[in-house]
Amino acid sequence: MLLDTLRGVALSSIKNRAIQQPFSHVNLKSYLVTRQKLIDRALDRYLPKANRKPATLHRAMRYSLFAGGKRLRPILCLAAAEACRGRIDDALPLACALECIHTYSLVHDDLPSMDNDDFRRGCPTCHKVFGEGIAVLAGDALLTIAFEIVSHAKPSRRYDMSTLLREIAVAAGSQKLIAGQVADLEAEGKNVKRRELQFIHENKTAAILRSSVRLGAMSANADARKLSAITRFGQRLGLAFQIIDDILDVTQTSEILGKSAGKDVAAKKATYPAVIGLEKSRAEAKRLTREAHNALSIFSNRDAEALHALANYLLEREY
Ligand code: GRG
Repeated sequence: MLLDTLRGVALSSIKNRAIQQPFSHVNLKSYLVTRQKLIDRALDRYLPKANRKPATLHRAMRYSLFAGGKRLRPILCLAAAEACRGRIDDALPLACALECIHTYSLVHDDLPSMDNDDFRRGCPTCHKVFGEGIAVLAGDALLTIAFEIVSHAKPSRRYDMSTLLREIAVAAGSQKLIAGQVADLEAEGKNVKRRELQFIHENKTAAILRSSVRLGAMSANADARKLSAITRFGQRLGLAFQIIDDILDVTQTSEILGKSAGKDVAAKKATYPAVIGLEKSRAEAKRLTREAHNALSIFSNRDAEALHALANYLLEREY
């Protein structure tokens, strides 16, 4: 698949230069691939088979889910669980639920009534292949199945099932992910101030990334101090991630991105490069990534080495 090739291209450019962690170039690449496979196998088990009635719907859900996403949210969830000395298996259902929510948001975001995109994860978008009606329903079903998957998680001593459900529901809900999407739609073509831009990015993107690491920490029964450090890490990393995404939209090709490049400018979207310029955007992403690293200071380098390496990778990524 195209994105697998692209993943190779992007990973080959990883420069682990920013931080004190011992993850080598090769190690990070194999870590990501191993984790992607683990997550894909679990997702495959959780999703209804493609021939299960209504087969069109299940094919559409699987089409978008397995189209080649980077699996960053579930990988971050598992890495946060490791940092808090938890078990990967305990975090895995939460990691899979996060990927389902993320994929639903992409399917709906690509619809003609939203961003109207033809291309996602290196493939034609869900509505291009299955039609708009089925794409809406596939997104709905991916969102819904996320909660079914959470129900397979084993609550820890400090975090019961209702806490886990609330965490993911709030992050995906009308005051976070959807609030960000609404503000993003309403900002199109307007002269947006930096404060409003930060609101959009913190909600549209950072909220789910922040919850990804929080849920990993919760699965590991993290104490309040660790959860708070992980939360700060996730918030800084999430905002840096979207700033990089904004930068890539204006600096990369569609082929590398696996989605249409240059759409933000064409749609007059509120982005960091548009509001503060490209160089200041790069500096801001670096500053936030530094803060993300600093937030992990209470963890040993060994426990948090994957989180440190992932923060560097996200800053340096090319798609
Ligand atoms: C429809 C409620 C609703 C929300 C949509 C996800 C989203 C909000 C909009 C998509 C466009 C966009 C810029 C989203 C910000 C988050 C983002 C950068 C998504 C892409 O994430 P990656 O790079 O994608 O992790 P893959 O495909 O690798 O999973």
